[in-house]
Amino acid sequence: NEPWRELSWGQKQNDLQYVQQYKPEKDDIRYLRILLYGPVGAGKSSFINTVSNVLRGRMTIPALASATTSDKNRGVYADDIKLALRGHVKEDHKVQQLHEQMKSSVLEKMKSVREAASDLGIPQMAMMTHIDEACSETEKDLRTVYKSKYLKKKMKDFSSAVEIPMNCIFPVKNYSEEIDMNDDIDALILSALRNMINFGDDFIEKI
Ligand SMILES: Nc1nc2c(ncn2[C@@H]2O[C@H](COP(=O)(O)OP(=O)(O)O)[C@@H](O)[C@H]2O)c(=O)[nH]1
Ligand SMILES: [Mg+2]
Repeated sequence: NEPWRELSWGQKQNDLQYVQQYKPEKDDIRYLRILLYGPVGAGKSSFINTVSNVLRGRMTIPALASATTSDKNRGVYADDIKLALRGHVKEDHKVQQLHEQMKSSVLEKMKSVREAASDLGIPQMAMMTHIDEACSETEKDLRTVYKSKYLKKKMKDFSSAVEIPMNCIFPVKNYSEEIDMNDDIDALILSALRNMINFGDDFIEKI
């Protein structure tokens, strides 16, 4: 019955302020860059839209998310992602699409990208989306997220497959069907964002 990770539900104001007001201390660095990486349909575009909603405190135009996952997107080369990690990709660059036979498993690819990031000293986090669809208790009440044995198992499995520690994995629910803002959705997103900022800030302190 006790949650295995603490989260102060219903008190998002602190985190919201922290995330909204964050500015890198170093004068020559204006912002943190975040590379969002994952398979088609995972919820990357929705996550970006969700973050935008949370920061503005209202629903914003869902310009990026696609309602279908049936576009025959084959994914991209892990090597292109690694170039992006080094900053070697121009604005608007169109990445090369994978040849069909080059497909490796999603988890293998994520692991290899994660290792490349580690070699560069770049911190990594995982956003675990679609938690509402994965667990019916959590769908009814998001506050049960850290009580769900199933979600914890999913996180553990992912943690060992990609070799990313549990405390770098954040379950989130993206805005998808909702037309109104929801404090519990916001609380989970803000908890992830707060850590994302801290990890990123630690990184720029080192460079
Ligand atoms: N129920 C639910 N649906 C989600 C969640 N995140 C994304 N979706 C839906 O999943 C589909 C694919 O999401 P999208 O953001 O386009 O994935 P992308 O390909 O990674 O950019 C869309 O229909 C979203 O509305 C989530 O956390 N919960
Ligand atoms: Mg997308």
